[in-house]
Amino acid sequence: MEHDHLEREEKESFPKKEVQETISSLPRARGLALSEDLCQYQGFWVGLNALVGVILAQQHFQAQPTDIILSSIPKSGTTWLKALSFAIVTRNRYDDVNSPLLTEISHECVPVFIEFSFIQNKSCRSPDLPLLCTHTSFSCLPKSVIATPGCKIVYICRDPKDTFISMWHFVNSPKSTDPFLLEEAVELFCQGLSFQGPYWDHVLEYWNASLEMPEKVLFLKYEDIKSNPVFHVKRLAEFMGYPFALEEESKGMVQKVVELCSFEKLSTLEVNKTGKYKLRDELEFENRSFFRKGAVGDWKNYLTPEMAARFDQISEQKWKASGLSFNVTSS
Ligand code: PAP
Repeated sequence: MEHDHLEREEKESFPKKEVQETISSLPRARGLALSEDLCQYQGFWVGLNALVGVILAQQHFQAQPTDIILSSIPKSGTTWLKALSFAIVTRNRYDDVNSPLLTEISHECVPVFIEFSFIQNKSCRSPDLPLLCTHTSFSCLPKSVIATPGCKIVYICRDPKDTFISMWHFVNSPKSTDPFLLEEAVELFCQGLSFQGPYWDHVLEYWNASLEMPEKVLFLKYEDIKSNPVFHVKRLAEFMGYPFALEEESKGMVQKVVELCSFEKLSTLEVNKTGKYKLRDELEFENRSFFRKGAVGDWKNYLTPEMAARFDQISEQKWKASGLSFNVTSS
């Protein structure tokens, strides 16, 4: 399932001059990100590589009633959510022996990344897969996503301390020539200067949207899926419009999806140990960089109590009134 599966009817690219002008007028900073500057756009720090696509999608992306958009802040469980969603919607086509998830990273199985795919393709969709993905904040999504009945959003988030530690490792990948020290990285993340930051605002927007429009936005926590994967896979399937029939449940199909998509299974596949994933021409990743530990609470191995308390204080301050919390506190 390579990118040539995408519909590429209209190959000519969008006019980008005006967009480039908009971008050149935005505040710019070095943040906790790969070797690119971040630009502050409509309240969020977006990587320069993604921003053209974010703006073009706002202007031109037309959501379809069948679209299911998988959204996350990077390092919150994107790879896992893509695997689970793909396994659920394709379960009548593939099983745990012939699934493309066994030979391709889930980013290839769900190839439509709105802000990257959309730069080149006006109609970028996999013909037989309703799944698309994005890291864009809720308020920066194309308006048609909200306005189109039937189009749904699944958002996954993760405890900020674990998201941070995962992001810190990712940006300090072996190729990095200018690695971030932990203290510096904490400072940037807590100031909101990270991929799609402020992290807390990104999460809060989707949380509020899920409360206002529960039929449109499903809000999932990484930790909840870890602790009860069967329950959450059933919930995800039902929300997406692919509920498991009782007969499927009794045949153990939910459990099979859980096992196929587990960290233990995916991280030990050859493709995910040695393969590479090309997001765009100049942007390629080692697949193994998406599978580090897959654990809850790894932050305890890195953050000082003071650092952890700082994260918790921001969570308290930003989220208290909304009722959102993670039960993984520093105390
Ligand atoms: P992305 O947004 O760049 O695609 P994303 O998948 O959200 O990254 O985050 C990677 C994290 O998810 C890694 O966490 P860690 O650094 O704390 O280990 C990775 O290990 C974890 N991960 C990847 N696949 C799975 C999975 N199948 N189950 C649980 N965790 C997973």
